[in-house]
Amino acid sequence: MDRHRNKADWQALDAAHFLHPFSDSRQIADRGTRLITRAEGIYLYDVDGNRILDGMSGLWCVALGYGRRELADAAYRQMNELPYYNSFFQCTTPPAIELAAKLAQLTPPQFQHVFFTGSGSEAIDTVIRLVRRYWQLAGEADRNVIIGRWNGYHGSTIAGASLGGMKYMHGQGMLPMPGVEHIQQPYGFELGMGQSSADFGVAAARLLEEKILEVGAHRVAAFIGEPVQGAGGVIIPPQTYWPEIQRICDRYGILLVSDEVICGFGRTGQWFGCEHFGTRPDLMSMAKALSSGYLPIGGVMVGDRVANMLIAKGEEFAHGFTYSGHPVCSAVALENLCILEREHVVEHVRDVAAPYLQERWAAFAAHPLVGEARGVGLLGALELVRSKEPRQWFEPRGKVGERCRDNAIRNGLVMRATRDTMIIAPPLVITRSELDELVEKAWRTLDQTYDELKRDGLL
Ligand code: PXG
Repeated sequence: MDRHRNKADWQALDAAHFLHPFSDSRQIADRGTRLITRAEGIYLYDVDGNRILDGMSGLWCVALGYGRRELADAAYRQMNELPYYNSFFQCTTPPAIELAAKLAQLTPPQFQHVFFTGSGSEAIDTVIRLVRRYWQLAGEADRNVIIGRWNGYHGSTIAGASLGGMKYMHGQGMLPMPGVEHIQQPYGFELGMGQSSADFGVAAARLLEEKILEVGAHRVAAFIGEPVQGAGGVIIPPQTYWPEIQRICDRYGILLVSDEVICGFGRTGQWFGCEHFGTRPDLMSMAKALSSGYLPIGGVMVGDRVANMLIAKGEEFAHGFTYSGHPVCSAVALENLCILEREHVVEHVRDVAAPYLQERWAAFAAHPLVGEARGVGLLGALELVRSKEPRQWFEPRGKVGERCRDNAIRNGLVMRATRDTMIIAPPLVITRSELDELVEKAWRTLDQTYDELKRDGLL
């Protein structure tokens, strides 16, 4: 790498050659990209030397924060020992085995097996392959429909984008693929007006039963959902939602898939989101915090119901990736999980960081721009509205969120905007005083945004 280049050189090369994910390339070429050059703890540093509190853990993944030497050392040791070998054709490597065993220990008891992938999207593709193979082996090959939710996010491959319910993604590529259905999301702030949270949760879950009956129960293979929808806007279902979903899945015998790519490994204050909400999934997709994002790795925990069927048949499951069980990624993920355990990070979230954040976060409801302040674990969302009573959103949706996000960055805080919902998901190791800093920067950002909107006649 040419370290003698300066910011302008890099921005020019970036605009000339790098197509960015989920970005308007013309816009970023005009504005110039933000260049992050290093990071330590929960702080990022940009090319100008600005210190920015990373309220999004990278992209929901850097659970342990930046600069953990142990993870770098684990990668270095494994790279020297064995940088790559595959897990096809009856081969295996020690780090992948050790990681599989560690995951079996940390996940709920129905999970004794894992299938490794390189990312969350590949984990979702793997879920679809496993679900369909399961029902084929069970002698019910017509059970091939998978039900997801509108505004759910399950990645960006053809399969992941199909199971997800992002309509603008569907619109860009002949999606969703056949065999996928969606039901409405449990988004109380937008859809639950006039109902108690408990009633709305049950009603939202019953949409699954309606859809099963519409499709035909003999055709439905599985239901998939994120315990808390992340990319969709930190949408936290009422406590009544998931138990009712579980009851419906049990009643019709369909497989329940918990997409734990964001909620897994402590985000909610439990190891897995399904434990927070009390479900017993058959399959669990994971990625991100599995390695704290230091190297790409994902996987699917395969519950006994599915694993036993696959194993009992004694036939090849024709699926896998070059990097399934990559030894270096596995070594880093294993070290990451050991640190989470050794340093009681999930307990820190449950007992210290989450209660403190949620107490301080709830106070944002009093801000004149905030229609709802919600959160769970180390997740928080603020719904920005033009008026609280009667409720009015900003038109067009999303512009105020973008403005608020830009103000946050100027104030040294990464907050994400999903339309006009401001989101945080800081590293799990964040301390109380760092949470104070996050909350103070968020207040300052909201105040500034409010003043600007007043000034510009938008309020
Ligand atoms: N499932 C869930 C629940 C996710 O959040 C994926 C699957 C796909 O993972 P990969 O590793 O293939 O990206 C994700 C990813 C955002 C954002 O803007 C969220 C994700 C990825 C990129 C951006 O919030 N989640």
